[in-house]
Amino acid sequence: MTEQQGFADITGRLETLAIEVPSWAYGNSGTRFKVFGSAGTPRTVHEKIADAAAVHRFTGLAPTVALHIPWDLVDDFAALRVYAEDHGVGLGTINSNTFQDDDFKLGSLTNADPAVRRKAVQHNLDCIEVMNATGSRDLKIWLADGTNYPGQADIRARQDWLAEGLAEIYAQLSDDQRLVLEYKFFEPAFYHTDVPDWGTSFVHCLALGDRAVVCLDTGHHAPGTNIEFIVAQLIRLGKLGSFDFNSRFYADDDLIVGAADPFQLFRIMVEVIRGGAYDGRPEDGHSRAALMLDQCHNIEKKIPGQIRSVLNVQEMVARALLLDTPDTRAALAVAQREGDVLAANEIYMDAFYTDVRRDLAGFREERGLPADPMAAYLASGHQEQIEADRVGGTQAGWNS
Ligand code: LRH
Ligand code: MN
Ligand code: MN
Repeated sequence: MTEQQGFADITGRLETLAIEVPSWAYGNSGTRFKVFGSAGTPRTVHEKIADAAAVHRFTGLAPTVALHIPWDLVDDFAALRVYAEDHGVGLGTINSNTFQDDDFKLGSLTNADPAVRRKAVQHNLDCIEVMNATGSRDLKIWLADGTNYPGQADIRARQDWLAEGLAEIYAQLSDDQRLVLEYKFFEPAFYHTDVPDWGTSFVHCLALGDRAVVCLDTGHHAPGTNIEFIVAQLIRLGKLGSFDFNSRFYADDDLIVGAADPFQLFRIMVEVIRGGAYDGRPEDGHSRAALMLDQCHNIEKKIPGQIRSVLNVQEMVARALLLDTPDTRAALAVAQREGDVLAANEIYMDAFYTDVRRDLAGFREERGLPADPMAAYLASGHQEQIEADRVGGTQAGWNS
């Protein structure tokens, strides 16, 4: 075992951890085979926000909730903001949805029909109006655009239309707002996708300007992709805007973050911290990367599913911060410089294998939080209460 600095050295930085939860994690979701309804599922946007607030109350880790438009459409977003704040959370990223309207079957911002492209641009402009009312900083755009068959569309013209549409949307953002462009290598399109990878997203963001940045969804890569390398590269380029965290065994599984591969989550956080995107280093042109969850709880209870998720992120952030304490960082630098492959790897793995769970329990207690948020939630009666209260009505979420 190499010498590690201790947990006490990282608590200040750990305190700044904030994870944004997605409103849609609380709604019913499923696969294309079945959406299972579950007791206690929110029937309204307000109930989704109340659930997000519960996650924050028990963990202290989730101060904001992201909305998806039109899933979370309400008449008065300013009032929704007040409602959220009254519950102890803020409204965060506004996710623009141009994938569930029949008009967008053959594409939205990349559709060959100018009238459909206009409609897609307009939806994003409407989302900016929502942001102005909610006080949100980020407009997140993920497009389901793509084709299934070679020759189906002019894939080059679609890039031009995409650039034009994005420019029109970007021009409407205020100086403190950002456009965050998410990529995904396939699904729902199976031959080509218009924003399939970080390079394409980067190229568009670069053309747009400083306030256009890339969103990296951990489930949106081919199996075996070295995601932490992409993280390091985007941070170098000043273009890593945010994460959609989830985990996967096969494709875009949207499982609980850190469930499938905690080591990958650790490796990603090591690069985020190493690059300055955890603390934010404005002097080097790096702002903090927004850490968001993008998950669906198809078979497990949703609030505990979210509690488990934010705790998993906290645990891997703590272990990654251990690697970034001055002595350990120095020891790693020496081993790397000397080409001592095994020593360098041992230092790295020591941080990953450090069990921080007891320290984290104490850290929470010192801050007036339950030592074991999951157990505290299950013992609180909250789940039974919402299951009794929320009967009938339309279930909100993917299928609303
Ligand atoms: C696409 C995606 C994108 C959507 C969300 C519901 O797979 O990751 O972020 O907004 O799922
Ligand atoms: Mn996503
Ligand atoms: Mn996804």
